[in-house]
Amino acid sequence: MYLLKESHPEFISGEIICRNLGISRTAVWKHIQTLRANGYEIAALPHAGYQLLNVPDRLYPEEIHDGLGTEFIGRKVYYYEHAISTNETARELADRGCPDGALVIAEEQSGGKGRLGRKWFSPYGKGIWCSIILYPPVNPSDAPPLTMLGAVAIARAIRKVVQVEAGIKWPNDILLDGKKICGILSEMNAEIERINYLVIGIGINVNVEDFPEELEDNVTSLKIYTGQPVKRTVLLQETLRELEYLYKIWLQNGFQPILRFWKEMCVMLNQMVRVNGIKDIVEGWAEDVDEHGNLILRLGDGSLKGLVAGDVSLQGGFDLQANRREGSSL
Ligand code: BT5
Repeated sequence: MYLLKESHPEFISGEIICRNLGISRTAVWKHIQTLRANGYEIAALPHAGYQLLNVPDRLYPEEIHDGLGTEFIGRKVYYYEHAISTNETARELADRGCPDGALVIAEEQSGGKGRLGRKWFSPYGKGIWCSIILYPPVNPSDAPPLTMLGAVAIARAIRKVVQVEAGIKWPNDILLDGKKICGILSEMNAEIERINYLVIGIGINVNVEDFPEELEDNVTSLKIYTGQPVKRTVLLQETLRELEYLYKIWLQNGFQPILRFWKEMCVMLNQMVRVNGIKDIVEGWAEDVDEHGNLILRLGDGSLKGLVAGDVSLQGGFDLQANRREGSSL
């Protein structure tokens, strides 16, 4: 693949491929057939050799690695056409000790999940449905901001690659024009003083065109928003680079620099909000988010209330679900 890409758009002779890879012509031909079966369009001419015509819109590990440039995030990729939930697969792989920064990605999920057992719509080939496994050397109590770090990484990547003003709603939904394009589900396996592993599950609606009726009003995709398809590999690579960049900052300098980025992109501070908590509903002025990631509300009587979790709706209009921590979800 690498040789075909390097010579693109020219032909590369079978002989050069044989020499470079140290394999026979028959082996080259077999390899070309496998690539074709995987969706790569490759022309073959008797005297000219092979020419790459088209790369399929698939999140194959080779495509993710091509030009990725990270040190550890996404270096190991577990690719699936189909998964029940990449978070579940990631947990199984982490239980068996997969490498730090490993990426689990699927073209579709049949049991994609949000928080509290909610369902996440993940149609084939239309989005980025993935999970990243990390082994952060911190106490479990210091891990919750990692979900917010994930939101910052994705929002920055979307802004860079698609050039649209992706915003963040507390704690980690990514919105475009008030509609949800991305959700994050972080799950932790920990002991009292030690994190065994952390899974950051990311769902981005990249080229989704149709949503189930019950979601339609509140969600969108990059393709719907811009009118153009977006290359998933390019957006994924940028997201992985941003994740690694921010993760290193967090490990070295703590959460403050990440929180600054987060606030710059937040679209729900300084306005009236309603937060549906597990037990009650609180309304107030969204004044700030503190260094632990708690939302600070100014209540009607002037007092301040810190919230660790809840479903936020903006009083001005739209109603979307936000984070809630329960069990091992962050
Ligand atoms: C989330 O939960 O937003 C976290 C979603 C994480 C999904 C990723 S995909 C890869 C990885 N593997 C998994 O199994 N999960 C992760 P929450 O805030 O609870 O929002 C869930 C709600 O969002 C649902 O109840 C729906 O209302 C809505 N929803 C479902 N599918 C959606 C979609 N594709 N786009 C936008 N909203 C959606």
